[in-house]
Amino acid sequence: MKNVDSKSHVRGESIYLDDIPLLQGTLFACVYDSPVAHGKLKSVDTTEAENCDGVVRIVTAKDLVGENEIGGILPDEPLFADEEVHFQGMPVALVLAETEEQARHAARKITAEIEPLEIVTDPRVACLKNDLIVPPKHFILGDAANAFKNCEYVFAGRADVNGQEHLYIETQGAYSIPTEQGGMKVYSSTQGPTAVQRCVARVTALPMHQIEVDVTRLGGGFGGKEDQANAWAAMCAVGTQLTKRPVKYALHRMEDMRMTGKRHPYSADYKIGLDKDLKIVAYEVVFYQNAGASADLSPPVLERTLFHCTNAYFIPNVTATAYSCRTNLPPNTAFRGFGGPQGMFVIESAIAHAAEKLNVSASEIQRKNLINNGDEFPYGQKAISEALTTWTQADEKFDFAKIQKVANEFNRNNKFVKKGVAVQPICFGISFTKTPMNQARSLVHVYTDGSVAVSTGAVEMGQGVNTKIAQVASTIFSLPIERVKVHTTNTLRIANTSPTAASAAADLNGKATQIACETILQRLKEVAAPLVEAETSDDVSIENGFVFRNGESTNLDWLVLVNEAHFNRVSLSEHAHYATPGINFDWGIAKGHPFAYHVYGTAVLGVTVDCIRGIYTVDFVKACHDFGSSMNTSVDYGQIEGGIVQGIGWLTMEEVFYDENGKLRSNALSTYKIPDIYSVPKEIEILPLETEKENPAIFNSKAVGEPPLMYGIGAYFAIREAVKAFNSEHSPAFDAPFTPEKVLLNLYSETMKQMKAGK
Ligand code: MTE
Ligand code: LUZ
Ligand code: MOS
Repeated sequence: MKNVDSKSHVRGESIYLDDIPLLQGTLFACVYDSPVAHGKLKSVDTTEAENCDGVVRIVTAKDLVGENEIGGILPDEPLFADEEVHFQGMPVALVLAETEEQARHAARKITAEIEPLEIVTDPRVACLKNDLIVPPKHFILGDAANAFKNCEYVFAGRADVNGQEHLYIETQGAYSIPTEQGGMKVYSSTQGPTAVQRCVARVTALPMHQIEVDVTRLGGGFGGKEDQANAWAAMCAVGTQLTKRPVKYALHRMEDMRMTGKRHPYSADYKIGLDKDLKIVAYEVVFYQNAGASADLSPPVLERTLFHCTNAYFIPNVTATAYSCRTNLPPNTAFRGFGGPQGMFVIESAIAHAAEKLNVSASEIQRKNLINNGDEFPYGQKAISEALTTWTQADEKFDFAKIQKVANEFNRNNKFVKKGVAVQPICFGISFTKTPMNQARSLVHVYTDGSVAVSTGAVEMGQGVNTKIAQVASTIFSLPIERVKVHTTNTLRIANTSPTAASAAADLNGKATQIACETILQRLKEVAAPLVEAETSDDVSIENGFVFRNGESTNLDWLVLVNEAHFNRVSLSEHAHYATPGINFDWGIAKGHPFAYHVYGTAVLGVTVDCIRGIYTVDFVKACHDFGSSMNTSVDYGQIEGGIVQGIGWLTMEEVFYDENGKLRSNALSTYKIPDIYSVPKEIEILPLETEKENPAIFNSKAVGEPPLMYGIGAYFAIREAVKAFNSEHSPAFDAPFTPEKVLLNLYSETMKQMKAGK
């Protein structure tokens, strides 16, 4: 089944924010943002800008009718800087002008007097100053401190993993239009229409029912628009409120890169203890999360780092601590995996460290410690595990030993080109870790021509959720998918939505759609029963547009039945609600059952490093992946391929770089390298895990959005193996991404030392 959007995407007919036809009188906005990372805002001079051609109004903090606050979790984030600036790129003022060029031109004429304050960019420094976003969080299982005493081997070290720019193809943006009685309609490129609605209500002091938010689709979000779409929508709305005119703002790429937060960088200290059979007995880890200047989503991201700090392994004694550290950088935010991948990178580093010291392969330690059914995660949930199954099936199909042997042979025969191999198991919990967020609604209408319209809280951002929701309705009604249309995500049709995030959109909104369709279907069966002389509605079914009685076809078709129902005043609409059953979490004891289920998988990755130039290729990624039972293999394979490439990009080439003044140096695509067609793996092979087990996912089709990104972690460790094959005495630091520059420095670490020593 093709993605329902594929034709309009290919023809360029799909509608994104920037494709919405403009209303006459539309103003264009542009932000003046802080040129320094930390300081007291003494004054803002807008005089010259006000006199520029086409400028209608300049908005600063003092003009807001409502609150100057957009923090969703903690109230620590002003929309416009008021007394202080906390990061370079922090919005200070907003220009509204007749054209986009005029707005941008005028914004450059604004100046601000800022008295500099100390700039902190390192989370460890922030932690020492006790500048934390929230108090530290802990997960404790067993008694790690004691368990270390009985370990045969104990290794401790440090791991650092950098951030990642979302680089959605469509930049952030919004378009607000005044409606009657002081209300407004806001189009937003957001994963969270309700979050936008709430934020707009707050800054305009309007009730939420006066604000309609509408989202057709996004040109990518990847978490970057879970929370950080709010500010631009709020600015447009404020502009509309003050001028009574439509206001549009679609960010320039460099504005977007400079002003928005990214994946959280982490620094971590780990200690790992093993017994003589290489069983991991104890693990202690401290995470320093670089949160940026305000909370944004950092607290739940920090929590998910803890949730995934043991990845797919069972470790009986774990003490994990996490600090969310405030720095003078743009507030970091959700990014595919939501802190989980960072936690997983650290345990993989600890395992690689142990393997290196014990002179065994990391895969031997990984394999021996995979989590089994009934084993407890550090947060109390018991695993229903596919870790070993995916490992075994991947190994049987791809033959890890043979892959390693081929690489070893190659390395013996080649001096300046080396191969590296890594195995990468993953385990990712599906559900928002905040239990109340795991709910969704769906509104289904059957029209009298037999066609079906569905609205849910899910936002289409390229991941194919609309296709899956259309499939749900088409399956339940047994209609061709063309008879179903999934409409825009709109806060008037669907209220109080959770963002499309946590990979759970198809599960939550799909299940709500299932319930709505089943309810309508049952009504239709009741209408049909007497018409086809069936005793009860249980004897009736609808298949391929016809009514069946006890499995035998009748002459009654879908169209006639629908009209018959309407004629008899039976409702053809339903608004259904779904809440994931059986989940809970108590931070009081840091235990519970937060996830509906876990997604597992095992990948084997191979790389080739050019040891003269430090560049590398990822030769293959072969994975056995736990789909449950996929409801759309082409969409799901697309998610896996995209996720793997995005994960490899994060750990190998994408380098978010702020200088000591908190200035983003990697502020454009010329200085920030993302994977292109030449850097994707030469081969990606997916082996679906064969299981028939029931699971709580929609149609047993497990969530697929985020987990595959984490296969990419293996690319880091495969490159590390190749580097060690060349420079065998050297132990590269665990410091991702492994950019070609860093690879080169590690290949020639001895030469570098000698050069530094002046030899
Ligand atoms: N795929 C595409 N093409 N574009 C995106 O922005 N976001 C990812 C993932 N896959 C994304 C994507 C992220 S971060 C999440 S949480 C999920 O999609 C969200 O969608 P789902 O819940 O429908 O899987
Ligand atoms: N967003 C969120 C998420 O608010 N809570 C989560 O648990 C989560 N997990 C993954 C991605 N986004
Ligand atoms: Mo995805 S990080 O949950 O938007």
